Amino acid sequence: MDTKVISTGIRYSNLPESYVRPESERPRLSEVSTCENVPVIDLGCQDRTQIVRQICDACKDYGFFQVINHGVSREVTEQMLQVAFDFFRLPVEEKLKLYSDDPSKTMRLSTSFNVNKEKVHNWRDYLRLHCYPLDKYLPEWPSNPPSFKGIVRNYCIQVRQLGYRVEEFIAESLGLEKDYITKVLGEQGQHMAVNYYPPCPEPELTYGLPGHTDPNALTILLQDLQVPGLQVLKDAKWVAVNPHPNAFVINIGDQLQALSNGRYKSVWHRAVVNAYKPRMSVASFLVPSDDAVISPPKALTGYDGSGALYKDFTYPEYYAKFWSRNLDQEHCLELFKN
Ligand SMILES: O=C(O)CCC(=O)C(=O)O
Repeated sequence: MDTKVISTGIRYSNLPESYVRPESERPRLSEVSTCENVPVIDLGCQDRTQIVRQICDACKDYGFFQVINHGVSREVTEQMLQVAFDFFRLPVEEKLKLYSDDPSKTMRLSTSFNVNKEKVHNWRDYLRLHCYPLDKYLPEWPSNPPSFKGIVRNYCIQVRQLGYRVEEFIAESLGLEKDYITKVLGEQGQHMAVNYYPPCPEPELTYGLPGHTDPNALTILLQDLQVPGLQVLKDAKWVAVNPHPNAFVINIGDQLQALSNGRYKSVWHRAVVNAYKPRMSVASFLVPSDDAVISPPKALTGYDGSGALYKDFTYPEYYAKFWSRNLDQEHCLELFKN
C-alpha cells in the first residue's frame, strides 16, 4: 500500500492482497439473514420492572439490544455522525498527522485493527479517542474540523449518562443492587472508536472488522442509518442488525461477562463492508477504573466464591493481554479462566 490508511478518497478497483481472507474465513454474505426480532427497549417507559425484565431477556438470549428514548438528543447524534464524516473527508496528509499504530496512545488515527500483529488487514480506518476525564483528554483531540471538539464533547457527556443508566438496569436484571456494577467498576474510563469503512471493491473477501467481542464493560454503538454492516452471532449463525432510527446498539462486553460470572455473554459481532457506499459507526466504550477488581458477587458464585468462572483481574491486566493478540484468536477471557 502507498499510504498507511485507506480513507484516501481514491476508489480501489481491486482488493489489495493483504486484505483477502482465506476462503474458509470469508463472510459468506449471501448466507446472512437480517435479524428481525432484535430487542428494542424503550428506556422512556414508566414501568422500570418491564425495562429490567426486557434487559434480562435480551442479555441472556442475545448479549446485545437496542435502546430508544435513551436521553441522547437527536441533534447531538446527527452532529456526531456528520463531524465524523467531515473528519474522514479531510485530505489524507492532514489525517496522517494523527496516525499511530501504537495501541497505548490515547488519541490516534489508525487502520484495520492491530496492523503489527495481524496477518490479514481489515477494511477500516478508525479514530480512537480517550474521552474521560474530558478536561484531561479533550485538548489532544483533533482540532480539524474546527467543530470536532465541541460536538464530540457534548456527545460523550450524554452517552456516558446513558451507559451508567444501562449498567444500573443490568445490575437489577442480575438481581443485584441497582448501583452494584457502577460501584464495583469505580470511576469508569470512556473510550471512543470512530470507525470509517470506505467503499470496498470486494466485500465478499474481507471484513471491516472480523468477529470479536469487546474487551470493555459496555459498548454503546451509534450506527450510520444509511448503510448496514453490523452482524452478530446468534445461535451459531451470523445475522445482520440493521440500523434502527434514533437507537443505540448496546453490547455486553467481556468485563460484564466476567462480573456476571458468565450469566451474560459478551456478544460476538463483526462489521462487513459495502461495495458502493462508505459506512460510519461510532462505538463508545465504558471501561472499569484501573484499580477496580473484576470479581463476581457472591450471589452469583456461591457463598464461598468457589463457583467463580474466572480469576480476579484488573482492566489494565486484561487490556494488555487483549492488545497482545490478534482479534480473531481465542477469546481473551479464556486466558483468565479458573
Ligand atoms: O461498525 C460496527 O458496526 C461495529 C464496530 C465494532 O465492533 C467496534 O468498534 O468494536
